[in-house]
Amino acid sequence: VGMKIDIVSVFPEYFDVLNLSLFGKAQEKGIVSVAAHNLRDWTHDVHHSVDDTPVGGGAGMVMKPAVWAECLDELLGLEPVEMGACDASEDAAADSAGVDDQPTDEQPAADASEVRIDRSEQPTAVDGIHAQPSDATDDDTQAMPQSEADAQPAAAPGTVLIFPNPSAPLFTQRDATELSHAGRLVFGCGRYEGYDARIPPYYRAQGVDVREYSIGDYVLNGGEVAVSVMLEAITRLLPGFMGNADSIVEESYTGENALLEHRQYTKPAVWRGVGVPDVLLSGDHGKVDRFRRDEALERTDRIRPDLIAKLDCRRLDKADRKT
Ligand code: 6GU
Repeated sequence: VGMKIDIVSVFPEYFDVLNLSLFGKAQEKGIVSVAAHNLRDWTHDVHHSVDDTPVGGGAGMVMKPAVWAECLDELLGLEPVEMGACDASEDAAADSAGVDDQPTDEQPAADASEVRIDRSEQPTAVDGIHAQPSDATDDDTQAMPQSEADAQPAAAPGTVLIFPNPSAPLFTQRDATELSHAGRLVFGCGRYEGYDARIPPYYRAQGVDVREYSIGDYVLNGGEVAVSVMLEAITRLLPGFMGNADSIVEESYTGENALLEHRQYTKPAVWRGVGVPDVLLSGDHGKVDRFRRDEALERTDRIRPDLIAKLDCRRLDKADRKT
């Protein structure tokens, strides 16, 4: 079975487009299955209110933790847990994406095998994919939650809970690759000024792999667009999603030494008097590769010097150094 995706939003209709195009086909093929849920379905008041004023004052509204928790408990198959003497400011401080969370005495003894994603294509260490270190396996000797009654099975294996958040670490191709190995993704779209900060650390304490990501340095009104972006970046990497698997390998931002791509041309060789670079017509594959590599290096240096700064110099060849 394919990857299962749940999206929670106050505008679930926004995701109707996922039934179209490549994504619709992937659903038909069983590569992915998506369900968009309305957060207001988990409210009990007549106004179906999901937000409230910020504690400490200030403008805007914050999404209430109780509504999110009823929804997420149901989707993740978790029972509500009363946290003992929990200071939100401490655990919440480490609640960003991919943070290397160490288990604390307060955390339930989640089986390390429960939240594991196969990262065989990711030899480089990436923080945080395993919710628990492997020494947290012996249930009998583990520190228990506040009471026996709090113990509960963690969310299903390979489940990752993702919150778009403009104040979180940037979502990158590396994150997309890593998350493409998850069995299930649950996205929680915040609106207004965001969601109550206790939600991510609470679910992390329940043994769930929780991530928060921003998609760039600009402001959006809510998480829906950000979720669409992340979802597309992740699902296009699933086997069988794209028609042509090699079109993935040569792209920008993939691999250890990410460069912007060289430019592409198709026929005719001269269009409205504008020709393509002669070398591309030469039939000399060595020269074509060299030309494209030089162009990729030159364009990256000019447009994205931050990517050049991250390059591993040992991976450049002599000819590269000239550019
Ligand atoms: Cl993830 N959410 C919102 N609201 N704005 C953003 C963002 C996310 N990433 C960049 N801007």
